[in-house]
Amino acid sequence: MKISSKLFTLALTVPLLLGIFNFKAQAEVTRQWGVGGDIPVPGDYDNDGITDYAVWRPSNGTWYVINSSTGLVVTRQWGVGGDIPVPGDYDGDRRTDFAVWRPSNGTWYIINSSTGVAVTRQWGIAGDIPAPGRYDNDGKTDFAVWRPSNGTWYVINSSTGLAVTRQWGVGGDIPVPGDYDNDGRNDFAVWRPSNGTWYVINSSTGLVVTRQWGVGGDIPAPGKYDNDGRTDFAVWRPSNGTWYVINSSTGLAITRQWGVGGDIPAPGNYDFSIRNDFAVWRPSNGTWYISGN
Ligand SMILES: [Ca+2]
Ligand SMILES: [Ca+2]
Ligand SMILES: [Ca+2]
Ligand SMILES: [Ca+2]
Repeated sequence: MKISSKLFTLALTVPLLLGIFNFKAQAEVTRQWGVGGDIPVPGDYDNDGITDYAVWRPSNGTWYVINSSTGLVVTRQWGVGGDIPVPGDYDGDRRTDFAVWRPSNGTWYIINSSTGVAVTRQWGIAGDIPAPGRYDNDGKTDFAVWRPSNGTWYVINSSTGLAVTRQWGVGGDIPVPGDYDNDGRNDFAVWRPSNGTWYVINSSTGLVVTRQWGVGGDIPAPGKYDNDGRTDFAVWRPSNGTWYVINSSTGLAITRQWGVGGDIPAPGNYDFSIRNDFAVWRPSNGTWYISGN
């Protein structure tokens, strides 16, 4: 009786383990979408909570999106070569809007997904780095730039239309806005390649948080890799294709090898979990590589 019981357990366990391995294998997805020279612009263009594969092509100013809810392709000409794509939800309908920022005239060009109407707004000057996000928690993306020459953030709060400026960071820094304290508002944040340090002003308290994480040459890839709603410090290292993340819920470091030098990190929620997946887009073959998290 004892032996047959063990065999029975084994008979159950083996398929279960195989099932788990199979599930893990399925959690890694590749998809060819885009060509060399494209810029990856992942977002939720159809509001199903899942990130869509999307690229913007500078040579013809066209957006190419696969809606995750239907699998259907959407293309839209919007923008010209030299523009910087700045996808976001500027009208608050939870769908990502086609949007570009033009350095030559510092102007934002947006198609509101709710109405199809184009909106233009001058904000910023050549040399600025666009840093759109939700700085005032009304569900709409705000126009925002960070100016390397004086380390200053310039934001228009969508709820009031008022401009907010804040000096934070120095030339050479990379802006990494995110919601590091989970109050629904973007925090002013920069990552400094020279010392691998994150400098964040928590919007809920106004307090400064600094954290050394990453080294020069890394590409910052902040995101929500665990379930606590707070943006995590994260970098992707081109030299070894490895992700280094500090989960904000535990303070523990997570590393995951995923991607190769030359890839562009494109974290997002490509499956049904609410955690960011590890994802890169490879210019050499126009392929997305997703590792579920
Ligand atoms: Ca989607
Ligand atoms: Ca929208
Ligand atoms: Ca915040
Ligand atoms: Ca987190």
